[in-house]
Amino acid sequence: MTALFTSFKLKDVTLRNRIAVPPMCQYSAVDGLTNDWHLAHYTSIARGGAGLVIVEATAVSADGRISPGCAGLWNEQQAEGMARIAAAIKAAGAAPGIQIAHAGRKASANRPWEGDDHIAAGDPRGWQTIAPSAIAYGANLPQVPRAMTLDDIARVKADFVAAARRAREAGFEWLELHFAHGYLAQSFFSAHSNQRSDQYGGSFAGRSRFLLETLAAVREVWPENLPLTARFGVIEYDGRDEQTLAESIELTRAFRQGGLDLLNVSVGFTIAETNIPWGPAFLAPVAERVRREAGLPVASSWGIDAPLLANRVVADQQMDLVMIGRAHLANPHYAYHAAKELKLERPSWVLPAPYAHWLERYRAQE
Ligand code: FNR
Ligand code: 531
Repeated sequence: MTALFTSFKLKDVTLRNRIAVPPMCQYSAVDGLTNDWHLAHYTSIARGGAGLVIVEATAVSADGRISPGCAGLWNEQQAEGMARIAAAIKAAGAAPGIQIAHAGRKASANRPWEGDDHIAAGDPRGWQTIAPSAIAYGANLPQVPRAMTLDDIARVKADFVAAARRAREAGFEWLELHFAHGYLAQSFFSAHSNQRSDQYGGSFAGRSRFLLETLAAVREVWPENLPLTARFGVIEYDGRDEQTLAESIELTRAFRQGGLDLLNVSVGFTIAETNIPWGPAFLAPVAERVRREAGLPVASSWGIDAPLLANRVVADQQMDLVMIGRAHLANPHYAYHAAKELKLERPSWVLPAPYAHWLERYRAQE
């Protein structure tokens, strides 16, 4: 049996295989509104055969976007555009997921291919960023954020709840909270970026509070029978990995008690000065440890492109789902090619019938 092509049931959602397309910003929205680019992008990727397609980091408020080109779910018009995308993903046979996010001190940035840096002060396209403390990320993102007041914190949590409600109404069946990659939630957990002296900072409990309260608030509005997940940076590669991992596993246990159904294990990216051991599936051993010690299903990613490697990390129970990102940008039909390489019986039927019939039948005669 090919582990990568076994189904996976989480709450009332059953994925046709273990291949997931992780959220990948398209930086192509205007005022948070998606358009034909997004519809074509997500439809083509979903038709490629993956079990789950998660729509890119979608901002819970305008100031929560990374760039002016990011998608949003802070109003009903944006929700209408997202409903078309959710329906198209589902029609292609994949489960429709969406990630909701607030970029925190990494917000107000140019698109990667236009600099990937903070929008210059005074440029009308930009805005004042907010964060747990008035500490800039540095490097290409030097803007000093405004330290959030308790009212700011309450507003952002409410924005996550409103976005989650809109996501459900738009037809999404899998929700991922963006608690990773140095954005707002991750920056509350890390002492590098959170130096608050109130109940949202200091101790492990203080630095965990925003994440746990946001999870609890979203759990109340997200249907109990649908997967509620989070992407979380469990390690920073900043020289303090053992301590960070121990705290991250403790917080992941608290996430499980708070009703989280699966953790998408990633890197913190809280600070620029790190030593990340890039390479195929470099994070898989960390994902396995979190899965085992926190007792929660996990997904993970980072360079798990080769089908044999993707199959191996699932077969070895290092993770339950493999998030395969850039390889899907190179080839939306990644799952079909993986099925062929792994010698699945009738690999063409990973694709929709209009494609599969002609690939299976006439190819076989050649
Ligand atoms: C990403 N990534 C990402 N991650 C996330 O949690 N939310 C997001 O919106 C995005 N956006 C995004 C855009 C682009 C263009 C890239 C390349 C990546 C990270 C992505 O989901 C994935 O985890 C990484 O790319 C690592 O996996 P691969 O690409 O090595 O399979
Ligand atoms: C992080 C990344 C770093 C290096 C290679 C690929 C991806 N992502 C994080 C994304 C934005 C784009 C960069 C988000 O989480 C929104």
